[in-house]
Amino acid sequence: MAKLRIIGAPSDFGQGRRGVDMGPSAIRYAGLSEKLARLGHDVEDLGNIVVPTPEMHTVKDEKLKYFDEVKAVCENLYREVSRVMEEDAIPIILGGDHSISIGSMAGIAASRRPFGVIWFDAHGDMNTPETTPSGNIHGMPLAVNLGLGHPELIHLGGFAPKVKPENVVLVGIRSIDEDEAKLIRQTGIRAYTMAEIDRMGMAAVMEEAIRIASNQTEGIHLSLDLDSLDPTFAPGVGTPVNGGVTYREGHLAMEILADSGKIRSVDVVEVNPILDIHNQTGNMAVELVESLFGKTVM
Ligand code: 4U7
Ligand code: MN
Ligand code: MN
Ligand code: MN
Repeated sequence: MAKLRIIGAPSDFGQGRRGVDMGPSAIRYAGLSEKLARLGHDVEDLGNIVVPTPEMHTVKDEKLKYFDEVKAVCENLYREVSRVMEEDAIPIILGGDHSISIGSMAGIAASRRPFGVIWFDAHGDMNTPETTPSGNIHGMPLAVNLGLGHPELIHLGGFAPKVKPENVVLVGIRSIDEDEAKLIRQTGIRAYTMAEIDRMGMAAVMEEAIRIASNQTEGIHLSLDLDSLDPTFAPGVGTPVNGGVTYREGHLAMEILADSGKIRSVDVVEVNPILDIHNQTGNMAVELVESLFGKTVM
């Protein structure tokens, strides 16, 4: 039995599109806490952090859209998540767009205990203000957590970097920008493309990913962007890309992570109910988290 604490971060400042701010509601509506409790866990929903309304704000820097707002949201989330970590509980952070991972990972890293990261995503999220084609901060959080990007984001929580490149793994990538690819190569993080998943199989990819992320660390953070899945199974995302992780591959990955016993924290991000079909993506998110916390056939 694990102590699971749910925190909503209903922010869409990192993305150009309204709707991801409703992600936490959609995921809760799909029955997240009830279903985790049914698996025997001690579950508590801590509610949402306070997030300002985008209509009251304007873009100031085209290369770092809504910088002040993203920073304020992430500072809030950092404090919440570090409190949960101090209680030796597992935070499950519901986005919101992926920029919130800057706050969640600062909170996880606050204890200064080394951890690894498995970043499940169609994208690399390794852009910086210099390389970004969009200016959207949700395309930058992994870079920030590795110490690349705007200094005020990098140093959130008062220290940097949050994680070492040798413990970072990307899984499911199939849409990477040109200069972003250079950064991925320079940092030396392990990036499993969809082509590699096809050839090696998801099981082998996950065994390797877990080995890398847990090498000389005390646990693994899973950052789960729902656009890692094929849009057939997760249509409600702002930046869908064809050729993604299938329904069973997604579950298999979560089941292997569950068996590893190494998961210490989770982000579930980019669910956009406005673009969804009858909450398919919210339901998929909940199903995957159930597998991650031990749901099996019998
Ligand atoms: B997500 C993009 F240009 N790379 O930087 C960018 F293609 O958190 C997309 O993974 C980023 O959903 C997607 O804007 C960020 C774009
Ligand atoms: Mn992402
Ligand atoms: Mn993505
Ligand atoms: Mn997206």
